[in-house]
Amino acid sequence: MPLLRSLRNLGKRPIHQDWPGLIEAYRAWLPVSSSTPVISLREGGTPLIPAPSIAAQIGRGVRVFLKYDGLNPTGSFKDRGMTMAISKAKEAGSEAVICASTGNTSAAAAAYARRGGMRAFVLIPDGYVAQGKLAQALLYGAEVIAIKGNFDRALAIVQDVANQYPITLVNSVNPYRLQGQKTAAFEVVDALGDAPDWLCIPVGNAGNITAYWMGFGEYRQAGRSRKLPRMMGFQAAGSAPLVLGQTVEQPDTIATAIRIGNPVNKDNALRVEAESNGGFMAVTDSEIIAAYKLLGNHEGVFCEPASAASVAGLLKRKDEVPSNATVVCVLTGNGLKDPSTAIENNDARFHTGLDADTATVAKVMGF
Ligand code: AN7
Repeated sequence: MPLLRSLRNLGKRPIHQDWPGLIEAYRAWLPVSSSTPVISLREGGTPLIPAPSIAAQIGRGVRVFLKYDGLNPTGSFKDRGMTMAISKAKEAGSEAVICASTGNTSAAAAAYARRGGMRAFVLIPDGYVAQGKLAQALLYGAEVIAIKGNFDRALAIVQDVANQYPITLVNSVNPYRLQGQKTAAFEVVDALGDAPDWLCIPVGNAGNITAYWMGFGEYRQAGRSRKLPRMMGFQAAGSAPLVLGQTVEQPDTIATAIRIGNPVNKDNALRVEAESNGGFMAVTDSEIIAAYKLLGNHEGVFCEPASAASVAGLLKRKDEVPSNATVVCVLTGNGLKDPSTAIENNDARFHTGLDADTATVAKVMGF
């Protein structure tokens, strides 16, 4: 058929279906009303990307998908929680918000708070926030307070401040955060037609694993899925309090996003593990980096190191995955958040300082 005629035959139906943001998309499932001022950057609606190379490493008919939440407006899943937390803060008349952050929460809090006309104060561990995240917090107009202490200390301080002064706390102890984040589970079920058999997810403060479980549970209750997934949580070996069963005083990992020693949602995480017949496991930094490179090299997906923990964990447990199972790995943040880790950890051939002529270029190309 000639191109023009086939284009005409498409009629008036738009090809691109615009996504209204997760509060509008899932309004009936969220604690908002017609008087809630919705502060949105059209977050959510992220793709579920097939991962054939990872699936091939497992074999036995297992299907693997990546829930690429690094494609949210500020580059991480935190936008899901922040559109809710900030909209509800605005509804309550709040003029300022505060959070502690390993980076992504600060970027999301800053973007949504400023868009809502509020001040945003963010406490970060000095020197342990990836460059892209710090750039975002500054550019979005947060008031950034870098402390000589880790995330756990920063969280204790912001909780004190929020108790004593008129300011809204937007860490995941804020219940609206998890309400927004549960929509990622809705999207996974909407895309697959059912829940996956396994959900693999990086765990820091354990807010996201709690939110996903809530979402899967609500959809199942409503008859939108037939099963519930096993929730497989992965922590970095140097900061794995949920695996060790105790607080880690000096958490350490290349995956700075999950450099958290005392998860505030610890009790929820243990409940999710028990209710879903799931399991927590630690992955080493070298396993995280191997998965990070595999995702880039073979799937064409650039995530940040913390996110690659979900794939590292799946590969570590691959012999336990049932044949023909469907597995979703959550990629919580975009690789562009942390360019220096990518530049320092890759298998690329990077030829530098060459003379600017065709012969030299052809020679390094191997011709
Ligand atoms: C990319 O930004 O805690 O288990 O302050 O940025 O819900 O804490 C970030 C956490 C996983 C862990 N992946 O999620 C913060 C912060 C990425 C993250 C996690 C985070 P939770």
